[in-house]
Amino acid sequence: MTRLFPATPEFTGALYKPARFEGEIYDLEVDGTVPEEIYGTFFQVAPDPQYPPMLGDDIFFNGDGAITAFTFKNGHVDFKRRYVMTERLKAQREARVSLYGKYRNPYTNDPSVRALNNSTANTNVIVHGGKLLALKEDSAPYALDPVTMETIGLWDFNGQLSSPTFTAHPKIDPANGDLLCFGYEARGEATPDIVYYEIDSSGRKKRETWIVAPYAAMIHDFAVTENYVIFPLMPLTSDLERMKSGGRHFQWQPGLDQLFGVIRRDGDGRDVRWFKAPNGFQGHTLNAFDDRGRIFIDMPITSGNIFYFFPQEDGTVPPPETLASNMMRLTFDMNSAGHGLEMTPLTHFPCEFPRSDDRYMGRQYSHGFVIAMDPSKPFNEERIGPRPFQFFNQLAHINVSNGRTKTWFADDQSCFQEPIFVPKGPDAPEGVGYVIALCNRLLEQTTDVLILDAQHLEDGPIATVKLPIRLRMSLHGNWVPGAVLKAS
Ligand code: V55
Ligand code: FE
Repeated sequence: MTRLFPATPEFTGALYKPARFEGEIYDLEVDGTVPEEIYGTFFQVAPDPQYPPMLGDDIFFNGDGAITAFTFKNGHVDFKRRYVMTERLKAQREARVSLYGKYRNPYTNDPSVRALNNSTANTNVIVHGGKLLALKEDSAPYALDPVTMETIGLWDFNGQLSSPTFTAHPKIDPANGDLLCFGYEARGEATPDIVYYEIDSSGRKKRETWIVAPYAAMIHDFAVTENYVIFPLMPLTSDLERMKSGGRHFQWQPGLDQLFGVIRRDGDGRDVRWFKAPNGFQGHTLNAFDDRGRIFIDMPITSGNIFYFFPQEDGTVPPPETLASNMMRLTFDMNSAGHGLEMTPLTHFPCEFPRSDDRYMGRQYSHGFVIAMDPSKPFNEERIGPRPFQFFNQLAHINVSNGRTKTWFADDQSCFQEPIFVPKGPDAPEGVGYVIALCNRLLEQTTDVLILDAQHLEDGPIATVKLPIRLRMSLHGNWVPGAVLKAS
């Protein structure tokens, strides 16, 4: 008999109660008109635990990956949702119970699954080389068929992957479609080694560069420009002895700086330089570029630890209301010998899940899209309860060239998930197209897909695609043009 999920904030409420279903809905209801030029599939993935946690509680990041696909064609939208059939999920379905302990601590797993891959495949999904890849940064990707969403299995790029790990935030080089990617803890659990790869669209590894960080710590997202690769080393360190004694994989270190390891793309790694900024939390990369020896990276930075589930050694985390958070522009001067960097705010509001027009990845650009939080806007706490973790009540467009921002607030009972940008056509100017984002209706307990004109977010959606069900909070996703799926 399957037990109940715990009555904790991680497993309850309209955003975090596990959804756990797989299925299809043909032709979703639409309020408004879905532009016919939107042709392709929006894939995104959520951690969504199949079973209540073996140890009684668990963190959001440890749920089994469930992929949702919204396929757009001729103004119609079809829905499909499938779990990634990981080794881990298959073992648990077989046993009809959770066999897994703490997040990324295999020493806490049931002995029957110690030899299996630990990936939940729950953080990001991309299409590369005709395969749908479900990513978790502690493992090689899982490959799925992009049309049927059947899991094929772990994918090590035909034996070319030298590390047991692979980032959940690879980039696609807009010049040639190469996959720009890395692994950290790349020689095993809690090792300080980092490997950078470039893999072309036929699956051939073109580049592999190894460096060693000053210590083992989380590198969640990264940045690649025309000439450089930048690894943000977060003050969230790993320790093998702590893991062996049943502790957490990551621990926040309030005494450590933020570090940024910078290498040349065409170098051998021996040129690595570590730049420093005061202790803080490095969020996801919006975009980055270099210009005459200066590197610019735009990313949200928070003044302290926002991962309350990875506390510091004494078990504490700073109260969230004491933390400041903005989208920042970081400038690194490769022409100087220094290790400092400049940080300038691009927004006066907290935001996350930043996305840009992927055709400008690593290039000079202007347009960023994020979900943002304005605490002054109303929220129906009376009927919904306190705002959950990762609550964002606005969509925002940030023009990083002129500093102008535009926002759209839905109402006092809705919150947004990561937006994606879909160009109006292959030759549309940068940022001209659509923003597509999930919106959770916390009172109705449903989820909508909103489509907005990217240049006029403040006008609200031009179409609302209605799901008759609720999707759990998810993480990342990507747009795959119909022509790419047809060819695969
Ligand atoms: C993140 C999420 C993860 C993870 C490590 O958002 C970092 C950051 C969903 O899993 O394993
Ligand atoms: Fe992420």
